Amino acid sequence: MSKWKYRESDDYFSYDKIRRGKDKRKKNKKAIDNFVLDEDKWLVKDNWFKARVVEVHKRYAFVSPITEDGDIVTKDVWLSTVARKHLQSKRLERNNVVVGDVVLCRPATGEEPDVSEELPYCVVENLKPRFSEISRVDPASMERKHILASNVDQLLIVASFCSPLVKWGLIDRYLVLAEEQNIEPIIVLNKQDLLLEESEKFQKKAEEEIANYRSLGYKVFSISVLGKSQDDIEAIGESLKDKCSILSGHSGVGKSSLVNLFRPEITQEVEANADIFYKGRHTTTYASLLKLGTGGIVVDTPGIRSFLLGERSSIDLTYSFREMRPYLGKCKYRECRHIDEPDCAILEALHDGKITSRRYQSYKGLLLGDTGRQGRTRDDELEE
Ligand SMILES: Nc1nc2c(ncn2[C@@H]2O[C@H](COP(=O)(O)OP(=O)(O)O)[C@@H](O)[C@H]2O)c(=O)[nH]1
Ligand SMILES: [Mg+2]
Ligand SMILES: [Zn+2]
Repeated sequence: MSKWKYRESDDYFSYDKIRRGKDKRKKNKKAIDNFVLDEDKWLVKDNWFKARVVEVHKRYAFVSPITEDGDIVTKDVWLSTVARKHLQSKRLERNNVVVGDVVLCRPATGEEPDVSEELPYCVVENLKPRFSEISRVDPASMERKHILASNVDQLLIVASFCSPLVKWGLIDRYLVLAEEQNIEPIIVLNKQDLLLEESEKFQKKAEEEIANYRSLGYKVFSISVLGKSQDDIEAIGESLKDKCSILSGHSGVGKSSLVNLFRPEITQEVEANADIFYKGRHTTTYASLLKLGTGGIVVDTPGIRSFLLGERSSIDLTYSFREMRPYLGKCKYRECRHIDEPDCAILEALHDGKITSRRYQSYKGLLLGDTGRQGRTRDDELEE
């Protein structure tokens, strides 16, 4: 039997039209355009409901209903797939829905394939436009972007002083993202207990970096999740309240351990042995959205070894490096890249010590597109 069954009552699917293929394409295009729709334009029918995407897998996503007062119970999970008519999307993204998305769902009618017997099943009909996106270049396809999460107000950049070693350049890349998306970034440096075993030189360098970020106005917390009872951990809990925050950083730095301190509805799996990181294995596989007992919502993400930002113009990048902002437009050439041009205000500031050479290297790497490419190994696919 052909895919498109002739139905007398349904003129749209009449055999002739389908053979010509014209109207089919038209219909699909319209459907795609209507997928992302403001909430006030949603056509909500009887038992349809608003939900938030809490976890995304290859062929399906988990969603949790949003109550009238805007609350969400992340323990109440539905299995969902995006309505078939929307799946032809040619948008340059990896997934149709991502963690954090607000969607309109209808309970499945039974026509859809039966995927799970344990969970209720629904179909995603509409997606609310996202107000923020945390994305990187998709390691599997450089033209695509991989959106890790959406609709977050805060970015917790988590790193550990050692095992794995802190990568200041990675922190800078996350900061650029936060600046561009207008999301509040918070830098959390974990495993302070291990820092004490490091050389004095190493400790001094870490102190300098932290002082520099603070002087730029960024919030930086230095903690040890294992040590607990610290003011900084309490302060982090405070800043998570009433917000949706995404935790990002390498695997093994202690993201899930940190989340577990704030009584999440579902306890996060913590890697038993930190050394697993070096063997290229990982346990947290998917980003998941969780409500915290202490207040707020977080998206815990799996370890991502490569975090590539796409190409950016020197003007955009200069703006994203806070210490460079005051010099915008002060170079001799308007199109100055601040690399080797004469009379460059940024190079002058660098020379005068107003911009650290470490941060400048991050800028240069991002502009010339070489930062983050090192270390792009097969593990990227393992850790996607
Ligand atoms: N020494 C030390 N180890 C920690 C600390 N916090 C977490 N760990 C360990 O680091 C490993 C990775 O933690 P996990 O929370 O799974 O990291 P994630 O991959 O970022 O979610 C686990 O073995 C934790 O016990 C800390 O403050 N100090
Ligand atoms: Mg984890
Ligand atoms: Zn310049």
